[in-house]
Amino acid sequence: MRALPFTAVSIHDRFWAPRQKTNSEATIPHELMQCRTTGRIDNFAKAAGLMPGDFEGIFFNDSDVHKWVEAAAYTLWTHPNPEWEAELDEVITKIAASQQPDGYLNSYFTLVEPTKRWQNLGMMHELYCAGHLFEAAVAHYQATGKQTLLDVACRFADLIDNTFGPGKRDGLPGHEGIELALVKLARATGEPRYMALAEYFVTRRGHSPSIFEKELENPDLPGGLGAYQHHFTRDGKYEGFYAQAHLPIQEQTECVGHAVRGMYLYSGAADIAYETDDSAITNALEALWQNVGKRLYITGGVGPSGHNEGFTRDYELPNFSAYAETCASIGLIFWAHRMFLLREESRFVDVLETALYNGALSGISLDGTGFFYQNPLASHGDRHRHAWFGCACCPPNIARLLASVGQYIYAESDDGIYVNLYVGSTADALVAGNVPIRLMQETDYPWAGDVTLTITPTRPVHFTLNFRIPGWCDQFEVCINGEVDTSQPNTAGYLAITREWRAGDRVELQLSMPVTRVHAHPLVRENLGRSALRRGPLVYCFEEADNRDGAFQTLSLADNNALETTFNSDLLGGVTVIRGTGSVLNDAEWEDNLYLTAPSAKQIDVTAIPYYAWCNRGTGKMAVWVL
Ligand code: FUB
Ligand code: ZN
Repeated sequence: MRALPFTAVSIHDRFWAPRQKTNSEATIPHELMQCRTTGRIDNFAKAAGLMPGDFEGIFFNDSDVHKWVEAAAYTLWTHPNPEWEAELDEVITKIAASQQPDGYLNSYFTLVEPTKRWQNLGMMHELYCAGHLFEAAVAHYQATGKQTLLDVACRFADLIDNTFGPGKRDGLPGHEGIELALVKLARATGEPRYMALAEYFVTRRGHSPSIFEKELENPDLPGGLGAYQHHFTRDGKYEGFYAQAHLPIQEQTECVGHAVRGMYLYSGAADIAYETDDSAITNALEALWQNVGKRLYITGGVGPSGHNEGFTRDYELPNFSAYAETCASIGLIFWAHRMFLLREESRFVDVLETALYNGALSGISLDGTGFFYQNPLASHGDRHRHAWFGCACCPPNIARLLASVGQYIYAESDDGIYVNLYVGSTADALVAGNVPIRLMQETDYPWAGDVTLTITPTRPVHFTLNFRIPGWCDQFEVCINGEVDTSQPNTAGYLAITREWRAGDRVELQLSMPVTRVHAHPLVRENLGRSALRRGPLVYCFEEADNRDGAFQTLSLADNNALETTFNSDLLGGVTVIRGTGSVLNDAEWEDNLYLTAPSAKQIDVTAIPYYAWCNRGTGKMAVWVL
């Protein structure tokens, strides 16, 4: 199973295409400006000796620029623009100039602690930044055909490969990410050493004695010991949970520690399982997947706690304080995608889709220049979107996700094509070995569940078209060239239609998309007695802006409520809203009272909007789960 790459897919719907346009016209320029004004680009120029000055910002700020380069590269493919190509080339020139003669590239260490490379792998992110550089380089090469950054990446990867591994130095990234990046680099270059190094980083983790434990003994650690001890010790003793280094990957069954780290590790591990057929890793990933199912917000957010930016325990999913970092949902998308490629089952894409349309997409404002780092599921009205952050991992992460979203829509295997996401798009693939085929998907998803796929092979060809029947969908109908087809989904969750396909064949799929009320597991304490609204892939929320009449947090929907949906093209860039009646307690009655024996409620009209669109009309209260 292979994903159809972003270069094979072009999106032309009214949901993602406008977002990709905003990404190219607003987000990418905005983020470059932020990288410039915060000294992130200058850090490379300084490390290259092109300008004087000290390093500015946080030690892993290089990674923000690398992620921006990756996003800009995808965007050059979807929205070619010579001016932007020149801007991108200029940034790449500075990154490349900062590379040291031996291949090393990290502006913080080059400028601040040049004699202390690789000494604080646990906390100082050298390998993490390298990973983001590799991902950027591969994207740039694929989008433009230019090798400028790829050559830089390979020189650095060679240095890392010569430094770490069996018979060399013991080493691991404290923040994972380089594993999946090395896999991309290996596939792009055909260099098996990079794949072997990725496998080493995945499989060396969690073995004792730990490199992290040894590093903690260094009194002269670059970056200092404080944060390291905070995250890697308990009661003065080393423990590896924070960075998923507590057990070898094959023995891990529980999602622990820092959520983004976890998501990136599991993604890299899934890549390695795919490449090596290692069933022990695959089984562990299945166990971890089962476990994340108990630690997953309805929005596809993961990592409820700000304390470790990560996981706590099963069913602990607070709403107001949900951390649910944008990067963690993006990481979950990466992991889910790789699990699908490994297992060929739609249940992984269900989670991918949920995270994409909800927990990740909420991370960016509709105008493309305001960001959430945390994605709570309820708000007292004290949340704001930010133009940027000191620790700015999320903004360029969402930019690269949006720019490359085409890669999640289709996949191909030896016997056919998989349609995983319903997105108006055109895709080119080869089937049955070498027959070129064009797929044209038309749909108004996620607002409607009608999908038409027109298939145009260059000659009649026998293969299977697999349509994902989403987990949220209880009823569907399918017609092939106007004739009803009664096929049912297979155990992998796909409607598999095998036949000789001819140019102009059309499959019409109607996924019924009613509003449903979802209840949480009773052990999710905060949601007891509450429900959330979902329609298709979208989770809905109630915002104060639409529901002002009463004590907002007491909003309730009657069970037998008839909920109506209307598409409002003037609201929030065009959204389907859900309207119904409900009730709230009277605000006025509570003003001077802490307790009342018979509070009165009043009937009100209630309106819900898609969760991703919240906090685009100023600040206000918000709730996903209501009574
Ligand atoms: O440490 C690098 C990134 O910054 C992490 O992935 C985020 O959680 C934030 O801490
Ligand atoms: Zn982030």
